[in-house]
Amino acid sequence: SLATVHGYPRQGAGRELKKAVEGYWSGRVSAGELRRTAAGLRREAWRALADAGVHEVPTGDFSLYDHVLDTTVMVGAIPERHRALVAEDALDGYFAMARGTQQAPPLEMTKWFDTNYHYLVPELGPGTVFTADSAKPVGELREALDAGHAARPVLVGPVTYLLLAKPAPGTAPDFQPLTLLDRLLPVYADVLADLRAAGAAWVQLDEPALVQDQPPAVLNAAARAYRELGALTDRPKLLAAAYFDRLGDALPVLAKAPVDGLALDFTGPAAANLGDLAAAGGLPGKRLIAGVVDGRNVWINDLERSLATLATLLGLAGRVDVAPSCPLLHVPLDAAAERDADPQVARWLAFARQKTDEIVTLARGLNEGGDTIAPQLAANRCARASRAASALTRDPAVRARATAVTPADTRRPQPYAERSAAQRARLGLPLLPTTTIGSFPQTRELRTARADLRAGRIDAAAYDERIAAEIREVLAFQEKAGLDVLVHGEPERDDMVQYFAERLTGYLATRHGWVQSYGTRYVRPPILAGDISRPGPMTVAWTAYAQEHTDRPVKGMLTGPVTMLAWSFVRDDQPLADTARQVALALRDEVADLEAAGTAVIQVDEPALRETLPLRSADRAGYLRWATEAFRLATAGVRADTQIHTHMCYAEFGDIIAAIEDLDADVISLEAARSHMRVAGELALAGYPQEVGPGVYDIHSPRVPDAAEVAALLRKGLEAVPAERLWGNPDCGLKTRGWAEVRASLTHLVEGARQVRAECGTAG
Ligand code: THG
Ligand code: ZN
Repeated sequence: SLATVHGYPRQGAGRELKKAVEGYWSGRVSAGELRRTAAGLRREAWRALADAGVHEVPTGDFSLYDHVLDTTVMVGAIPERHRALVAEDALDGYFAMARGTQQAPPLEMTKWFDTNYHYLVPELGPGTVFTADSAKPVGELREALDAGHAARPVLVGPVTYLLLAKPAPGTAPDFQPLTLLDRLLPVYADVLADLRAAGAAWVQLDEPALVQDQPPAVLNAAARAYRELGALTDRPKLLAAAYFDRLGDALPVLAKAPVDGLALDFTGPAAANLGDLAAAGGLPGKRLIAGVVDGRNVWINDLERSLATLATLLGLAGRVDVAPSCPLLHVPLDAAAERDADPQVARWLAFARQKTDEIVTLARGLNEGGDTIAPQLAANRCARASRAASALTRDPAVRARATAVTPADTRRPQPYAERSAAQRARLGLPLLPTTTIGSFPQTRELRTARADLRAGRIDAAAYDERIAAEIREVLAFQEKAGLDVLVHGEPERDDMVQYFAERLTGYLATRHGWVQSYGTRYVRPPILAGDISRPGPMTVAWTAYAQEHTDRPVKGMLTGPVTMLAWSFVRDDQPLADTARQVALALRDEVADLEAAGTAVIQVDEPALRETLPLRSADRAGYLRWATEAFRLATAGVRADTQIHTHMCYAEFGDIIAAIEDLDADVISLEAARSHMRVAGELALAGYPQEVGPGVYDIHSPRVPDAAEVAALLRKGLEAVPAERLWGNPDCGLKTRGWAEVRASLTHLVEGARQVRAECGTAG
């Protein structure tokens, strides 16, 4: 058995890749320097893997921006609007597709399955002509071979590539990119031949799209694709890979395909692959790369259990190699870098480096017998036992409270009509009230103040005064602009999830745990390590401070339980629903404290509610049940006259409208400016009975809307939602925008709302 991985973090220990790419964009770094930095990072990653004992390293998993965009380049599917730029300069053309130019907008970006990585969506049409460009996969393979590594190129597979694509602009919206399969396969054949000529013994084609429920037409297409690729004579050995969930009906398709091996996920729900593989007759004479180490979470493996799985698999395939479940792109690089972490907790963590050690240990145990890894097994058993028995993971008070939750705790006692009347009386808002989503621009000065505090250059009192001054400024602007429900602007928070993680017991923030979100942007997801409790109020002081400085209502701002889970690493030792309930109870206490401090409007954001929807439809109803229940548990404890808001980003709400209604928030704000209020219509059609604020200012663009444009969007909203239930607000938070745009846009937003208010017969 060999130890191998499907992919490794790209950024380098100090996020050198981000610095080099952003440096290139700003002209500080030359193309040559960027290429040298990138090559150095690849070399370092392979060396780290080889030094740890990995026998076969992946190539082609590296990317300057995104591996799906790299695949678009490999198959020559450059959109018309970027073609001249790509022809002129391949590197600048590549970044133009990723980021857009003044003339040509970028490719759309969307989530990579249910991870927090975002890829650039290929645009394909009936006229798309594919041509092979194997420069990147061949070049990176040569680098690894020259450095003396046994290497396996990894490519996005043709079926997944087509399934990830959308119809190109100007093509019929129902065009199905999968119909291009016959044109795409010869291009893959060319690339495979080039890789073989360059010395590849094996090539891996990743087909994670096959773990989603796929109709027979897609399964047939996959069978055909691998029959044709398998029948090629001038090719390396082929390995088809699928991860993130069980394969289900697609498993027999891949198992019977004339390829030389499969890489499968055997972690979490994908453990069902084990029985399914046996039922499909196994992979006699073929290679199986067994993903037994969770590649998307940060916990140490159960080595004994993995050895048992591997032993079973040995009877099902010609040869069994050991790997993480998926590319290690979705975990941080090195848990050892977290020097400040509680040493007890640090023993429970495995980032990419530690996972590499785990698979090497497992391969050795398989090859040389369990005795040879006895010390590692003992240490692993001991660390897992300490996790299971720790007071951090088992807080009896938290558990007792979670168990005692009753359905009544998750329902507001009064019907919406009664709450609405009480809130109207208390808040006295005009028709079409205006508000913002919560954050105001995060200025360089704020970031500097935070860095100064961390480095000890200023003390806490000086930092607090800086924040207080910012809050006063944000309030003064909002009053001047004429907004109705104000916010404090969140200057004290950088990443919202991280901010709450730092203030909750059982939640761990990392210092260096960066994971790529998209392009050069990274997040440090905190770790839900133990039972969650709230030692004290988290947001009350700044919210109350803001309320003291204005007569208008100041909205309290919290992140909802589902989003806290979605943007963190979650526990793997209890159901997500249990973790969500603990977070919800901590938030419920925060909501109660905000209310007691006089906060009349409290917003609990759930931007991740839609994006966390499970890949397989059979799992969706269960998810929506606990997700909506957690939100209601967090918010249902308030009085009738306290107004609960929620906010969600992104436009595709169609399939969760019932769940949105089930949140029972008094007001919901949504993205709508870019979809011209389509969501307002959708909500109205679905009979949504509460108040809605479909965004009338697109914050994803630096463009400043004028008052007439805002008014037009509000009038459009009024076609679907009565004036008594319509709000005027931006699409999303303003933290990534500049003050100049924000000042102008919000002023126009209020003007637009006043115009339409006047038309409704009520002066504002
Ligand atoms: N927080 C967390 N996870 C998230 C988001 C978040 N996942 C989904 C979505 N939002 C991802 N969007 C972004 C947007 C901006 C950045 C990262 C992800 C970003 N990152 C800075 C960078 O890489 O330069 C670093 C930010 C920091 O210093 O913390 O700009 O909001 N948890
Ligand atoms: Zn948003």
